[in-house]
Amino acid sequence: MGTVEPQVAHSDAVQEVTDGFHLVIDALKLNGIDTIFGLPGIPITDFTRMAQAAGLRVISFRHEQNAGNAAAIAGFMTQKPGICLTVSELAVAKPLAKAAFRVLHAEDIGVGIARAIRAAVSGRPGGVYLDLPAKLFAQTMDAEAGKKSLIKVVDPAPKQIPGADAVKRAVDLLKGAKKPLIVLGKGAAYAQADAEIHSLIEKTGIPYLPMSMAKGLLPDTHEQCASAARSYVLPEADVVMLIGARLNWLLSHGKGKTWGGKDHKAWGGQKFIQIDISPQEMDSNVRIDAPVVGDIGSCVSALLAGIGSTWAKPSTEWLNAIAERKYKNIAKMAETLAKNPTPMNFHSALNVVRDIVKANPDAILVNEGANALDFTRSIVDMYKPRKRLDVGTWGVMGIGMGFSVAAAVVSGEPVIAIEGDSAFGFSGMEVETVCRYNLPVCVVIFNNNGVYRGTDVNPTGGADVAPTVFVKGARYDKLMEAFGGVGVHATTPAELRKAMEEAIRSRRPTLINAVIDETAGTESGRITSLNPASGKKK
Ligand code: TZD
Repeated sequence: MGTVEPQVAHSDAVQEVTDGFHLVIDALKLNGIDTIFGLPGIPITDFTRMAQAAGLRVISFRHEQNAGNAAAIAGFMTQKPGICLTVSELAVAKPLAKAAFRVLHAEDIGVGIARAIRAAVSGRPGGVYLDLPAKLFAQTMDAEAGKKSLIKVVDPAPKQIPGADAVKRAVDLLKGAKKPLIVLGKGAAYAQADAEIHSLIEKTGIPYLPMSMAKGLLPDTHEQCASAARSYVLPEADVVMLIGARLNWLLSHGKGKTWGGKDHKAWGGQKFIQIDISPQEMDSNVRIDAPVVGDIGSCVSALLAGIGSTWAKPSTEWLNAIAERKYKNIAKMAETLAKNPTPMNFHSALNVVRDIVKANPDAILVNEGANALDFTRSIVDMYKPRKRLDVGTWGVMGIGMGFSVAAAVVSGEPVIAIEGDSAFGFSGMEVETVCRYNLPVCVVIFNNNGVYRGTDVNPTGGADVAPTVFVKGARYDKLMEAFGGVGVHATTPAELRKAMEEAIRSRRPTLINAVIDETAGTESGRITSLNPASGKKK
């Protein structure tokens, strides 16, 4: 328990006092929190000093946004709240956060932090804002009373057991399926119910598709993985079981041509089973025939019990049809990956990344960009759960360095960050943070001279370059060298491979400027079709 200077009270008894600073630190420690991501500044500078002195790891960033991303992904990786310390404003945070509280009195710090922790990790996890006004830190109170006011949260994320009827409904629907499919989402990865999910997939024999951050829950090379036949299985499946995956835009809202619908809004005819911790997720875009509401671990365990030991695997006709497409596509991709064009393109560079990740399955892969994101997701296989961390549902650029720092700090494993050159720019200054903490982070920038590509031309012929174009031939590797890290300029797959192998081996902060053909890729990556076309006639 941290205390401030002992003060002499009545007679010879020494009354110890504590204050707001120490109560916050003690409350966090009491709840098993060992790391704070933040950015010092008034009025929290002293807090960061005291937290470090009290044994908390304080990782300070160059911009709060990156500390926030770091805290978010630490939460995803550990199921504990990631703490982001920042100076901000309750009114701004309130509409964006899952919950927001203000603590006014030192004696309420314990309850405030307990409430924030519980709100963050129970049910669907989410960001919670705790407002601690500057004057709270200096408030003092009796140390013993302060200690008693702290709460160690018991069972912060209680299990939510699904109803037996809901489970039976799901099992019955699955039993009647001729062409079943399972979709694994980020929620399934978060849940850390890896063994149960593995068992459900293998016992049922149902082909599955992992969403981006669910890759590696089972190895992407698993026989039942249908990623390479995605465009076949989505419209063909008759019963689809979503596990911690939402029918949002990434899954075309469960309807339209992707799902075999006649037009972009038409239902494809599938029946859906949806396992999710949030009841509101059901029927959010299409009808959910069998909603199973509860935490993923409990739901999957209940389903496993429900399917019993006499489950009939899907027909060989369905499995063979998928396998045929899958292996054809994999062979086609292998041909593309084996090419060695000059300059390098996304494929020849990612062929290297794919090998490096295969050889280092414990390394964490952070990924953002447009083409750099889409190609990496489809080309680089993942082998273990929660090893792929990317822009998630909203495709927000700027997660790269915050995620990388947190991933390295939380796991101690090497981190490989595959970054579009535009995407990297959003958090690039944090390479100093990577160097300062000497983290085993290898940043690979796919440098194609601009946002998406570097080929646009200013149609007026004026001096300004086109809006999507950056400085040509930029040397991002020099940025890393400025802070004592290793910078490498790689123009061939061989150079890239050598640099990545060395980075993983040495665990030194490394940035590889991988020069990619500026004409490679497409505008917006795989979502080019969402670009509105001008209706104006010339
Ligand atoms: N701002 C934010 C915060 N998020 C965004 N997603 C965008 C802007 C728009 N945007 C994308 O959707 S991808 C992207 C931007 C700016 C960068 C694409 O360029 P890149 O990737 O160099 O990172 P590729 O691999 O060259 O396509």
